[in-house]
Amino acid sequence: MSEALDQYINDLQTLAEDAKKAFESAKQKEDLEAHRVEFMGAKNGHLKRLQKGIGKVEKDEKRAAGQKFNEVKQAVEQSFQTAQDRLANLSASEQVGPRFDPTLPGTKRPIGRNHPLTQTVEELKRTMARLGFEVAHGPEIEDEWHNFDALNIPASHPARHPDENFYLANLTQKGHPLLWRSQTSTVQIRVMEKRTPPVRIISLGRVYRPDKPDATHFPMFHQIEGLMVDRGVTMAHLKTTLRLFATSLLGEDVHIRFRPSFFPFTEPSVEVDMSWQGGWLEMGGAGMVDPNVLKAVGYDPDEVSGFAFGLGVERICMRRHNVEDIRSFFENDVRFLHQF
Ligand code: FA5
Repeated sequence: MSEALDQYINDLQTLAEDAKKAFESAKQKEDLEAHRVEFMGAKNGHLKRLQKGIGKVEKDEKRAAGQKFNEVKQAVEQSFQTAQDRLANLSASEQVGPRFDPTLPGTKRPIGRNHPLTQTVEELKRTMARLGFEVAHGPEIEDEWHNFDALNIPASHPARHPDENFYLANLTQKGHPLLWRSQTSTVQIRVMEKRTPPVRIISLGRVYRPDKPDATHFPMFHQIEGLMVDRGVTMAHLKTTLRLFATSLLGEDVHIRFRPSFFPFTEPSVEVDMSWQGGWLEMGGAGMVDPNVLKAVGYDPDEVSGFAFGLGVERICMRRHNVEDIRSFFENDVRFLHQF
């Protein structure tokens, strides 16, 4: 026997013993798997390395070397199998591995939270629920009847111009154009069409206008609409409701002020400003529901009256959290969102 073959057989025997020891020492499946890769791995395992070693043995001794290699390979596989059976038969209490230790501190997982606007919307709903206003919903894609006509906005009104709205180019309903609603006042109409007075609702949702984005404007924003219709509703009810709304949201040191204004669907109409810890900010519009609107939904303006308001949710949220730029809400920068 040549020296090369002698050496080769020695190496094979050492490998078989090392593998057996390693497999026997494995206390859990993960250890055994690591040893399997070390010894039997198809690419870089020790067996593979020695198999390539046959090439170095003299030609007439290759057969003997191959035979020995196969014996050792089988032995290694056998000791692996034995170890695997041993681990599979261990009872749960004998298994070694990560166990539950109730004395260790738990793994902290970061908890997500609602977007600041969603938080504000939820709070607005709670606040108005305390005043007896129920939440109503309306679609974001609207027809011109609900977005304009029923709200006393005539066809010639500049607010209906295509440049002021997102009309849907290829979508119509029974031949009539559709658009992304430009205000939540649409929901006033949808609710009054279905119900008889008394009505006391709020509606919150997205509205769309082709406004150029700046610190206080965005082409998509949220409004909260309020509507109350009953016998004998007056401006005093409107002002009291908005005052209660503002103070329960921002605290007792908030002030509201009405400025005369015009909306086709309210008469008289006002702009609502709120002041809190400093200057005034325009929050939205309000007023007494115009008799023409009451007639459009089949109510009798001699019998009932009502007030309505529509406020920008982003503006309220900005005021509360001292956010200076409305665009921060929509950039989805987690460094900003984490603060709420
Ligand atoms: C209206 O939309 C009326 N529908 C409000 C109303 C309802 C009046 C009921 C009377 C009765 P106005 O266009 O002013 O009104 O919008 C209301 C508020 O939405 C604004 O005061 C402002 O807070 C907010 N707003 C308007 N445009 C934007 C914009 N591009 N980005 C963010 N907020 C806006």
